[in-house]
Amino acid sequence: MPDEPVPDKLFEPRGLNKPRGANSRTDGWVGGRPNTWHGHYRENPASRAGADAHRMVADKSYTSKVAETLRSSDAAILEGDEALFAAGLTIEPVSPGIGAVIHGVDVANPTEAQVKQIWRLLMERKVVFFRDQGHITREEHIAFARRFANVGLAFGRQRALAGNNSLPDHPEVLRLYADEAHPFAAANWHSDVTWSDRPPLGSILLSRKSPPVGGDTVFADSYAHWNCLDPVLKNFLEGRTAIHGRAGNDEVEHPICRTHPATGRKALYVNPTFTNSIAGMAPADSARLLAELYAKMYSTPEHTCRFHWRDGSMAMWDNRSCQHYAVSDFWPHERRMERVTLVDPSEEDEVPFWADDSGMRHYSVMLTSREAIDTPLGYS
Ligand SMILES: O=C(O)CCC(=O)C(=O)O
Ligand SMILES: [Fe+2]
Repeated sequence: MPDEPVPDKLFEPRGLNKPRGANSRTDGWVGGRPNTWHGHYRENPASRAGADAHRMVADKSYTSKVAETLRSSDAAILEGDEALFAAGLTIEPVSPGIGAVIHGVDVANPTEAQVKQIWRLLMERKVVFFRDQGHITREEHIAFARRFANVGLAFGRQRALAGNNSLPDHPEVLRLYADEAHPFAAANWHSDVTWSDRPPLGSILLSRKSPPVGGDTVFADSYAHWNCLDPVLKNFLEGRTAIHGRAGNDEVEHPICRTHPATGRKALYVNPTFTNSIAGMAPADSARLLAELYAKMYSTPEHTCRFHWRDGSMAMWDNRSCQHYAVSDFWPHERRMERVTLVDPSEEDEVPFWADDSGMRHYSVMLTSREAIDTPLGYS
């Protein structure tokens, strides 16, 4: 079908939230006054059909291009590609934007090609999952993690800290056990250990025992969180920092817009568990802005995936590109998880940073710390 001639104005750059009259917007904006950061900017692709409504209606060739792009990215996550097949892997997406179950690997004995493809999928999908790995020993769990990165203790590089629930004979394995007598779930949005200036790169969590119902883990896409902010707000936040802390003991200043060291993509790096304030703002303004960010971040199910655990299921996540929340709806059932923590082997990439337009990195700064965090890996 030949393309219809399209009036020039449809090719104006979109996305700057230009008002088209006081209350009418057609660019994906939901709520709020124009040219402020109040409201919710629904950038593609998460909102898909809702995105760019004006052009969707007015420009059929644009619509078919959007549809084609989305279909081809769906096909890639629904069907995989040659490199995955060659490694003997297939994938099962969990949602269009984030997460994928990887089939065809025994994590006790993965091939080099599989390790390479798993890492590639982790970078693309932010979190990946495996089923039926309950046969692995703790040594094999640790060895699998070592194929990708250094292995830390529960909090990454630090030595075992108070409250660290590692196994006595395997300090690298963090126990997250809950049952009727010991209710527990990390039921709050976070990425791990952001009270440190060396937050761990990611984790590999194995279910040794899952509840018959409940106890899912939800993951949210931090790139999408950043991308969906209003450009006015992005402009305000980029280059700014937030103070994260833990029980008054450790305080660190992290970029709010964090650049991923491997993908170069920008992620929104604040969370309601460890972020205390935005640097340089009056406390009330900082609290209001953080509340607004959290409202935007956690009110968009399109940016999440939800994983239902079975015995032997495994999740591997990237703390630089997603957050997680363990749903605490399974008590009094037993849920027994074991986690091995990944630490970036590159000291340069380990500390979070924001890269400005010239590529210069602006790193996080530790303000106060109770513990020595330069503990070398390879402790006894
Ligand atoms: O129990 C879970 O599903 C996740 C727990 C958690 O937050 C973690 O292991 O970092
Ligand atoms: Fe966590």
